[in-house]
Amino acid sequence: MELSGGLIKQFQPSKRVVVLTGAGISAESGIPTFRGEDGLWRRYRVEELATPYAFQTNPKLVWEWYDWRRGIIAKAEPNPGHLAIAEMERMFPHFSLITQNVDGLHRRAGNNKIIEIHGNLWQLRCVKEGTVKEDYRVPLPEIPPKCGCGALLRPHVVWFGESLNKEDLVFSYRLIGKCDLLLVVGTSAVVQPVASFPLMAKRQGAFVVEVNKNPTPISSMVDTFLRGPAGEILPALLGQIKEHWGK
Ligand code: BV8
Repeated sequence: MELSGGLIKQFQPSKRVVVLTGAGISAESGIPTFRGEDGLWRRYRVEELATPYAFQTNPKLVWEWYDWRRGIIAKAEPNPGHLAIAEMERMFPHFSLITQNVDGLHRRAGNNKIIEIHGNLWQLRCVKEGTVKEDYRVPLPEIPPKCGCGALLRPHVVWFGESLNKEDLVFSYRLIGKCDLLLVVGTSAVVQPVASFPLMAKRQGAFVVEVNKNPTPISSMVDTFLRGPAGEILPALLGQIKEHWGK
């Protein structure tokens, strides 16, 4: 896949690069996305399960969903798209990754400068004490899992109707506000407040590139829309950047 020279030239080593990912980056690892054809679980939509109300009224159902996802993710491997983003972190001195994904695959791929802005489903939080611990057991021995204090444990993720972690949000706004280049990968760009990040970056003068299999609500406003699977496009992009640097 030959990308335009103009695009490749945007990726200079000195640029402050931010990558923003959604479920599409993990699709080629075999992890279902939320709003695509594979988006439903037992006919429920993510908006019906990923809420405090759903957890309060039926913690068992919500945990069955998370336990099912944890089982799939545990068997999944980072794909070439994840690996390309991990290599970008090593190449660009000013690099940050903001992910909406809770699967932990970017860290497994080798990224460290990550903001998991919707949390991480391998972390469990006591609803009473607020303590957070990592638990990688699949399947979980008890559904819903309980804390030693007897209270329920919940996934340490941000549900609909819940505010995002303040530090993560402030840090993300700062990165978006001063980046030169924003690469948006595999998100339907509908979930707020993250869905507004690309427009915010564009407004302050960043060059915005979107990688997605399909057009999204932001595709018409980005500088370059690369249509196709992230697992193919990102390695091609990275290869041509490295070639350009080598010249
Ligand atoms: C909040 C939980 C303050 C963890 C998730 C303003 C306007 C309108 C609504 C709101 C607003 N402000 C707040 C809201 C409400 C709500 C919201 O945005 N609702 C939406 C549905 C309209 N937002 C919130 O509640 C947020 N909180 O703002 O706090 C507040 C508080 C109270 C009241 C008001 C405000 C919290 C949002 C976080 C919700 N939690 N997940 C979990 O279990 O996962 S969101 C969930 O959606 C996931 O985190 C996911 O990451 C995220 C976004 O989805 P995507 O990642 O984009 O995935 P999707 O399937 O949609 O798309 C995949 C894309 O990949 C597609 O485009 C597809 O084409 C592409 N693709 C597929 N394969 C590939 C590919 N691309 C490339 N290659 C491939 N191979």
